[in-house]
Amino acid sequence: MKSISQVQGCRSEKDIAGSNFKIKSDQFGYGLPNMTELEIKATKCRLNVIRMLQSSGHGHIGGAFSAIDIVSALYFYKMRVDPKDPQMENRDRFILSAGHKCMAQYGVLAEKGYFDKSILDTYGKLHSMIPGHPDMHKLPGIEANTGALGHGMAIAAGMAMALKLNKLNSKVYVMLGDGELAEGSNWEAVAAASKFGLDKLVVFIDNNELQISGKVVDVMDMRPVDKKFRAFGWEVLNINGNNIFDIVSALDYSDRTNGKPLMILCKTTKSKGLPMGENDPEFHFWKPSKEDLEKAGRMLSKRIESLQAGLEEVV
Ligand SMILES: Cc1ncc(C[n+]2csc(CCOP(=O)(O)OP(=O)(O)O)c2C)c(N)n1
Ligand SMILES: [Mg+2]
Repeated sequence: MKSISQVQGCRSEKDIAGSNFKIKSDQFGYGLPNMTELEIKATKCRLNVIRMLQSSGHGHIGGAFSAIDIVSALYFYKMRVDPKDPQMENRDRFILSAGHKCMAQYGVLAEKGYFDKSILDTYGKLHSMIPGHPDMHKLPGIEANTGALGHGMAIAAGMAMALKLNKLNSKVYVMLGDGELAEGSNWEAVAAASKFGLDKLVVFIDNNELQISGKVVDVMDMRPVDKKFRAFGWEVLNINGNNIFDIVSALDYSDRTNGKPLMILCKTTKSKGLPMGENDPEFHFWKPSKEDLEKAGRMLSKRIESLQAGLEEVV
C-alpha cells in the first residue's frame, strides 16, 4: 500500500490506500494557504507547551511534540466539538490513551478556548486543572483519565459501541504511543472493535520509534503493526504524522463507512519542533534550563512569524 506521502504529487485531488477516495480539502476551504494556518495553530500549541514547562520546570515534551500536529489538526480541522459546551451529546470524542503526552492536548485545548491560557501557568502544581496526566474530573474536554498505558483503546471502543447503540453518529478518536502497543489489553480491544464493526473508531499510533527507555524495537518489537491490525480486520493508513497535509487527508478519509475500524499509523519524530531534542530518548521527560526554554520559545515564535509572512504573500 502506498503511504499518503508517496502520492503527494497533487494537492487538490488524489487517491489514497488503493481506493478511489478523493481528498475533500478544497471542499472544506482548505487549500494550501489553510494548511499553513493549521501549521500555525500547531506551532502556537507547541508554544503553549513551552509556557507550561516554564511553570513546572519539567514535563514529557518528547511524546507531546511528536503527537501535537495530529491532536491540533483533530481539534482545528475535524472534530465536532464546542469548547463552550464540552458535554454536548453528539460531540466527537478524543481519548489520549498515552496520557503522558497530555501537554499536547492541554496546549490544543487552551488554543481552542476550553480554558483561559493563564491556567497553563499552573501545570504541575498541586490542585491544577492540568495535572501531569489528564483528569476528566478536573478539566472539561477530557473524556477519560489516562496515564496507565493500555486502557484508552478499550475505553474508546466501548464509547464507539455505546454511541452506535444510541444511534449517535459521533466519531471516537484515540491516540496511542507505539511503545504502548506492548500492553496486551490493546489487542483485546482491537479484536472487539473489528468484531462489532466500529467504523466510527479511528486510532492514531504515534509511531516515533522511541519509548521511555530507548528504542521501541529493543524493548518490545511489535512490528509489523500495520499487518497485525489488518489481520484483525481493520483498515490501515500509513502517513507522516508531522505533516499537516497527510493528517488532513487521512482525516478526510476517515469519514468513509465500510464497517471497519480505522488505524492510522503515523510516522513521527519524538520532540518534533525542538531541534535540540528531536529523536533523542533523553527528551522523553525534559528538565530544561531557563536558557534552553527561552531559546525554544524564540524559535517557535520565529516559525509562526515566517509562516504568517508566507500566508500574507499568498493572500
Ligand atoms: C501501564 C504502564 N506501564 C508503564 C508506564 C511508564 N511509561 C510512561 S511513558 C512510557 C513509554 C511509552 O512509550 P510510547 O507509547 O512510545 O510513548 P512516547 O514515549 O513515544 O511518548 C512508559 C513505559 C505507564 N505509564 N503505564
Ligand atoms: Mg513512542
